[in-house]
Amino acid sequence: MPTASYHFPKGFLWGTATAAHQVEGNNANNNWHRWEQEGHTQGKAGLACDWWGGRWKEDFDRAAEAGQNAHRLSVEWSRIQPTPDTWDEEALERYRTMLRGLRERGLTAMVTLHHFTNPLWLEERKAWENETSAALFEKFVRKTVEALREYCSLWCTVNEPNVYALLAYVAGDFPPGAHSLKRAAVVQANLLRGHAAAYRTIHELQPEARVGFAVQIRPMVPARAWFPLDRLMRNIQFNGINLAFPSGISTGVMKTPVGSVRIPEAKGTQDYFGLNYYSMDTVAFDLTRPAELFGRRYYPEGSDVAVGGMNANIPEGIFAAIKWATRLYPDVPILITENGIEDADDSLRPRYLVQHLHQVWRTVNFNWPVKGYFFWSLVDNFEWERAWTQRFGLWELDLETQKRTRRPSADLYAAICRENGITSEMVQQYCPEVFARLFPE
Ligand code: IFM
Repeated sequence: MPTASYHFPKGFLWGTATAAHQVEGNNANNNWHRWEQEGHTQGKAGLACDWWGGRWKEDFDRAAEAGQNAHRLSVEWSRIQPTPDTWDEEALERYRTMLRGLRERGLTAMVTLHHFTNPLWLEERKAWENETSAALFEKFVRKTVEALREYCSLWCTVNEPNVYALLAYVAGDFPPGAHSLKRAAVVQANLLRGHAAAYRTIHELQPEARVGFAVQIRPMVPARAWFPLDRLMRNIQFNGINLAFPSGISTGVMKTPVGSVRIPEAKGTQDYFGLNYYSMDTVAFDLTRPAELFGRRYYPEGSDVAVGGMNANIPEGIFAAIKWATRLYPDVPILITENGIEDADDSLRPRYLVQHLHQVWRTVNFNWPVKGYFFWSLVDNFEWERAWTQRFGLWELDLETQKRTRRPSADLYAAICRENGITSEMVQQYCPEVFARLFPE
């Protein structure tokens, strides 16, 4: 018997999340492959985790053996529809085999239909800047869902449309490397049109399906709560980064930094809210930052920041993000579709995991409808423009040999999944430095 514990409700989904281009390898017909060959990234995806070569089997074995009961993966549009007029039935068959593999191991499948990559032929047509992409996406979704519905009923149409639009069309780190708030807004609007069309099509094909999308929510606090300009900057940045999809879904009017777009068909098109959370920011008014609309976002001094500097361990942010979602959508179930941290030596990850799950547990205890949690990620994978420099896996990947090595966090997460909760013994063993915070006397 554990001395003290935080338990989750029966039936809670415990999984990890991955995405096609980041794990499959030899994925050469999309915009990311071209972006990598053009030298915009710190390395290339290459063979990645070799899932397309069959190594998904051993990774699914690991997930199952580690007590997980679900897995979120994505399918690669450019494999399934290599040209506008052709379908690759063999690729669809391979995805069917993978999903069957999840089922055989007792893992519920969640499939994402768009996770950052576009087929080259779509990119040639200006991808999501072109309104016709929504209908093309719907066609792809129809074909894919028809093929895979036997093994999946939990669908995520689009992953992090806000991150995609921001990094591809404002920061310029993702293809096509643009810098335009206006183009980013057009892209999110067309993604939302695509999502709404996909939502209806999936329900037509599979009435019992649960369909949603995943947004990365970035909570923010003003640096000085008493200072109106910090509060104003916080609101501008928070709304600009987080609000487009969620506002479009709740009202049919998408709010973007450059104006509102009416997309009435999007209203209410979600069966769950997919929430990705990594970190939160402090925001200060700063006259020297015109490019960031005079709002400087940072981690306060003394924050528990990962060595790579991308993310910090700020667990109260996941609580804030879930609370925000429940206020916006009082009756919609929530899935934490991603949460994790880059940490090659696994010195921070155990406390990040436990502290975030403790916050999730708190939300469940307010009876907020959080139904599952997918840790990012199962195994180290290709981290976009940062390539292999950032390691998010429970298992470490040696790219040269394809050898996987368990990090302590893999054992910790396995213990949590099996227990359906966090115990004081786990915290004592894996991250004693936060014991007193989690189990105060
Ligand atoms: O690796 C990414 C993923 O593709 C989308 N969400 C954030 C992850 C970590 O940066």
